[in-house]
Amino acid sequence: MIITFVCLISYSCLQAQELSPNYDETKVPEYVLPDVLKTTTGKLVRNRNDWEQLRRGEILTLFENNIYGQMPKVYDSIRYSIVNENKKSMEGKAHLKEVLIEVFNQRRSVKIKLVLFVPNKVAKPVPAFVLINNRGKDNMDPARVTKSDFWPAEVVVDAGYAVAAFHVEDLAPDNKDQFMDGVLQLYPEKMEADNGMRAIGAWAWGASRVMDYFEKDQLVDRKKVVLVGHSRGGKASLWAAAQDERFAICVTNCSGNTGAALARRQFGERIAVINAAFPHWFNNNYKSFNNKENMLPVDQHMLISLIAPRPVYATNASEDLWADPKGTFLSLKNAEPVFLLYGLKSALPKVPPGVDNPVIQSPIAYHNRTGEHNLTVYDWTSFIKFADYHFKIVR
Ligand code: GTR
Repeated sequence: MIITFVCLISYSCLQAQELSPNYDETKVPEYVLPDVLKTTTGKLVRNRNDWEQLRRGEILTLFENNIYGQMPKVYDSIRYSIVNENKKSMEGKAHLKEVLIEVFNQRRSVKIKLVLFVPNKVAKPVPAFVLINNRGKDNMDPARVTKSDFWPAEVVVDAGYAVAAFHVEDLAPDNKDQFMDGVLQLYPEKMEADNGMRAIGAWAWGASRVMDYFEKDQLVDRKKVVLVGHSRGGKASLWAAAQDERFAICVTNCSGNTGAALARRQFGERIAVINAAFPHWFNNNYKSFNNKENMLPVDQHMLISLIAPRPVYATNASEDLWADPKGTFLSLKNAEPVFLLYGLKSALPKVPPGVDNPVIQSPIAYHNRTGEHNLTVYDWTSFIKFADYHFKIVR
């Protein structure tokens, strides 16, 4: 009895020790990142052609198999209906469309409810921002009774952009017991596979269906769509943009572990911890990297690289050490060689810029905002500047 008790205590101590996050830079282990420009068979990638022909697909498959799971690319059919429309919403300045996107496969369907505001006094088609909403649905209130800084639609519309949002729950409820009650019903074989997609993959899949819709909406410039995600939604925005080259720009805010931050630093949230707390986010194979970050054939700088040459903006908050702001910056830095293959020189400094010092005029951009884990108007205003710069919008 006593022995069992002692064992229990020491076991939980051990577990707690393993799980307690490191926030001390001096305790970050030495690590070597996988070389983004060397193929698994050891060939060096020297130019854009090598990258596209030899390396990019290989990295995509490594992420699919080991982390996010394979994302299905085909479905039987898709249907778009405007369920509510108001050409004079936001006191006349925007055209509201509530779009129901229904996707059918294997006699099952999912319904994605898209809220879209298009500014009225702007030449069409307009560039657009779309948010993967992982917080409350009230953050994307089409009636604008509730206005939230998490999705400050008026700010984006005032800047001349369309702004859209959809909720992750439409694709995969964010819960280990119910996440399969969505897209995965359309692709049941994915649930059987150790490398099949799970919740984050389903959310990213949803972003691509929204893109399918934008290709049909004459008001939206489908060549200028900026995908935005916060935290778990930011993990999904990166994965969606890596997969789907129709997204012109990717923004990932406070996405941390298995988002924009390097895993090998083991700073803040770790793979074992994320897999224990959210077993439904990533595929089964990912669990074998619990406490074995160095065994991963990829690290997150390679996810950023997959988005090149399209611009990527990763952002953090100073108090959100759990999401490793420095590890995010280093991930961007280590993606630079791939952007350089396209002649795109990043403007990021050698070391992380100070807090509230955004580096925006760059194909790979970064900021660390004062404050806590959140998505705020400060962040959105910076995303708008980033899009303005890349879309060459002069104000
Ligand atoms: C945390 C999780 C993070 C991040 C965050 C969020 O609990 O550990 O990886 O995704 O949730 O989505 O706000």
